[in-house]
Amino acid sequence: MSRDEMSELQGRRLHKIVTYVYHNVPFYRHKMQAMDLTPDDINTIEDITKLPFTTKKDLRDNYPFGLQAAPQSEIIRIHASSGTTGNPTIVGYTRKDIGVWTECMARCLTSYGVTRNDIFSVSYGYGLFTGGLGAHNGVEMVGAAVVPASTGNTEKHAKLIRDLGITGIACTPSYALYLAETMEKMGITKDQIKLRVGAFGAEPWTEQMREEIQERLGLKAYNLYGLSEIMGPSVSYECQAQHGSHICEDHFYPEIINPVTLDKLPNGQTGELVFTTLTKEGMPVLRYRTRDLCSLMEGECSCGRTAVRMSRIQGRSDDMLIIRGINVFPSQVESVVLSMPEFAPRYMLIVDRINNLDTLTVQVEIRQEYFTSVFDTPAAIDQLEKKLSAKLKSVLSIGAKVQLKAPNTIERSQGKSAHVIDKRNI
Ligand code: DLL
Repeated sequence: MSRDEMSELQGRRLHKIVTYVYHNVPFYRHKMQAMDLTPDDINTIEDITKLPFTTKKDLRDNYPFGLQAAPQSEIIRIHASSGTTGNPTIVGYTRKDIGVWTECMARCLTSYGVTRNDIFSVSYGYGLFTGGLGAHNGVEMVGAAVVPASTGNTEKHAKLIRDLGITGIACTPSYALYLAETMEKMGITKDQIKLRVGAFGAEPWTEQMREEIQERLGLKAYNLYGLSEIMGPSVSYECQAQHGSHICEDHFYPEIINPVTLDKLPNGQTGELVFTTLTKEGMPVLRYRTRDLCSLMEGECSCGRTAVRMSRIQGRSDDMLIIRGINVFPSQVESVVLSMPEFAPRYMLIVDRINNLDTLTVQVEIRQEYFTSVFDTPAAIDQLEKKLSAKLKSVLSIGAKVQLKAPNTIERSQGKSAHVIDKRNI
């Protein structure tokens, strides 16, 4: 599609979606009324800047179904995002939404060169996380044979990759490296396997990681980006040129804004990525602030696709960490620490990557009064560590190693990154 045709399509779809949410989601209607806006003010895609932003807090404040636009009887799937304190973000999909998602995912896979002749392992987690089922539907649509391996059980998975002649895999880039390492340990060599294409995402990764994965697994590694609030995996994808990821912009309209002034930035400049869903029925969102920092690239790609490209994610405008593919906010750790009277509100998250697997260590100070009277034996300390560890696991959905510290031993400093030491090189 030419740029003019795409803009015209986006403008038409924007007017339609704004009309739809105005009539079906009181949250948006009230916001627009407060800004003296009606759907008739939104006619071209340029009019989008008149619309209000949506944040993760808005989704949480309207938990669980407050932003849902379709009646419950039309919803056929519900996912929930990881990684917020308290309520997760609930996303409901209609049958049409699942169809659009599946088609976008099939676009990604086709762009990577996946065909019906492939045997494709989906090793994102199946469940509330959108990675597993999202990728799965796309593989089926392309017509390749899907192996729903999910995560875990890596040795069995490695054996299946060899024995079934699996040719494609979708997983987090760090899991790909862990898999490579497991295979090496099991004595499975590159010439015994047929992997040729990988769809990697759900966490930030670098060109160096790409080279390492390609070298160790003998495949071509492509970027896959997405987020549950917008759809799941398939919001954007790399092509054979591997120079930026094409956005499915007929469904997800991207903008880059300055996260402080909220002004729209011109293409090429790095800022916060914002998406508006142009066709979604279940839970459409207007100008959703992803907090992901990147830039947009204009111009035709050597692959021939005209869809706008986004750069790799260069960071976040909030303090969210992605550990083993799970979104983790330091505030979640804080809420657990503060819920236990034994601890002072002094904690530190230490994130590392050991043998290609992310690790999280949580250091926390015991309060003086407990330290001297109650937890003064190794057995008592051990028990308290276990208690905190179990609570953290239930809130974060990932295991964390706990290290209890004596009062006043964790360094104090100002600023939000003071709670995190990220030793991973990503
Ligand atoms: O991670 C959806 C997904 C699944 C994408 C499988 C790709 C593959 P959430 O759990 O909602 O959804 O997390 C979304 O993860 O805002 C980014 O910060 C980060 N992220 C996702 N893909 C990439 C990527 C899924 N390719 C959040 N590169 C997003 C860098 C990524 N960060």
